[in-house]
Amino acid sequence: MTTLTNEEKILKNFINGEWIEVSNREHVYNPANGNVLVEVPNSNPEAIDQAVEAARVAQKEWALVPAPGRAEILYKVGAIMKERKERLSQLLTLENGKVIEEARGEVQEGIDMAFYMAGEGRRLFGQTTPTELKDKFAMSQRCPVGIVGIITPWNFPIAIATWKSFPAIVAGNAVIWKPSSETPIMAYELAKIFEEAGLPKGVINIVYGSGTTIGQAMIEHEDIRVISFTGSNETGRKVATECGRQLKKVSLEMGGKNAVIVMEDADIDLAVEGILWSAFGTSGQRCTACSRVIVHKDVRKTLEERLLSAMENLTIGDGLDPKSKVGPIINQAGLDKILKYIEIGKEEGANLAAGGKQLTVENYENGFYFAPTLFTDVTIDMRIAQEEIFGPVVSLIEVNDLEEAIAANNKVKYGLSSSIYTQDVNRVFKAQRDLDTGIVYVNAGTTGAEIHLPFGGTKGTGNGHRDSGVQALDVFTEWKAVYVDYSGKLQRAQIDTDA
Ligand code: UN1
Repeated sequence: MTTLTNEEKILKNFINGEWIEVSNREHVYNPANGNVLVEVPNSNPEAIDQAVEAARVAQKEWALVPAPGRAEILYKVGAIMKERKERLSQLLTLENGKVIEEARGEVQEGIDMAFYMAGEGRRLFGQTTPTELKDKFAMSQRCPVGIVGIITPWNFPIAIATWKSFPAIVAGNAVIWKPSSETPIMAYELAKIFEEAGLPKGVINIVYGSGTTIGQAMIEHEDIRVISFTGSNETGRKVATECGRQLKKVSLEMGGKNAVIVMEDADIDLAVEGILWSAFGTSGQRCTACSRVIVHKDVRKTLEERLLSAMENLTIGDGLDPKSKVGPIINQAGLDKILKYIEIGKEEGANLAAGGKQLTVENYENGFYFAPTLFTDVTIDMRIAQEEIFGPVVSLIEVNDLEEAIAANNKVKYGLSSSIYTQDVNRVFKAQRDLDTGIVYVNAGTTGAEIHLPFGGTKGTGNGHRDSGVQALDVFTEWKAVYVDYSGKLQRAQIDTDA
């Protein structure tokens, strides 16, 4: 079992390669049992000024390191993460609550991202193109933006951090990172790994603190030229507003209201497994969690019965216990929000078919547990079918045909992930065309994104950018078009084309 030394229990900011102790700190709790895990800095905004100063100096040098050389550091980061996978996974479960198997999966996602982005150090492709004129050469190339700010959430504290920081670093930027103060240990561990891998000081800087102080200082700082944010829709809008005022580039990922569609020809048992995994994995606290099941009327009853019986077999408990299939909710505020939606659902006339209550787990009385919950008789306009609950709560909506199912899927303000279970290839292609989400799954649940594909969504989920995949490089680079005229005379584009 991984434990933390006393020194590791007092987390510090990481600025210019130095570990800086901050006297104003807050407790971080293990959601499984309510025990204090570590203390995290509640930094002042001046820490951002210091981090920007360090980043400014570091970035100039870092950008001059050839990209394959920058990538070498990421290969080392990936190798150390791999070596330390079990420690990282256990610490992740301790601070976030997710069950250990899922924690290992998340750490693996980070390792994969390291090797994938390290590979980009030998690509970072631009284009070479013909030009209109003789004896002239044209190309486009990616350039670092400079200093970038990343703001990461508690639900995937290591994977999402790697989706953002690794492409930023391989592209030659310096990073200022504000991790969630609910899950600060993963950032600490990753900073130590960067240090060991030999990343020059100041290329990554971690400042812990609240969104209102540190997040705000980051978005207001005019030398931070990009903000990449994952979090709530409400906060994301504020971030975008301030960044828009400054013409600062901003990439947002702000959640979903993801649906699994089950058609009458589907393999129902497979669909039940997919729903369980994507609705109750990470206790439903995923941006990609399935929170709606849209089911054809002919199989509604069968699906409902099988889902309810499968839900009974989910063991809820401490994520470090291998028997647990569902871990705790992140904190009391998370629980309160879920409970509020249970009341809203009942008032709206939905039928609470299972769960709907907080649970007490023996020997873990101070943990934040919630029963996997199913609402049936839900209509698409109900708030429980429209708003992100971020907990293990699913709404079952009955429809008459595929068109109605797709329309129901699309009738929410979010557009992250969707899924369809059917055996009919015609329906598959129609659905993948018409489902208005950034990610579509066929005969799989709404979770399971892989790091080499773009992650993000349409409508209220984002603002057109993507995390991970090669597309993440678009967030952290500027395009430069370069024209080289080797004719030795003045050639005017758009005019001397006949010469
Ligand atoms: C998130 O939901 O915030 O596809 C990230 C998945 C994971 C990542 C989820 N690979 O569910």
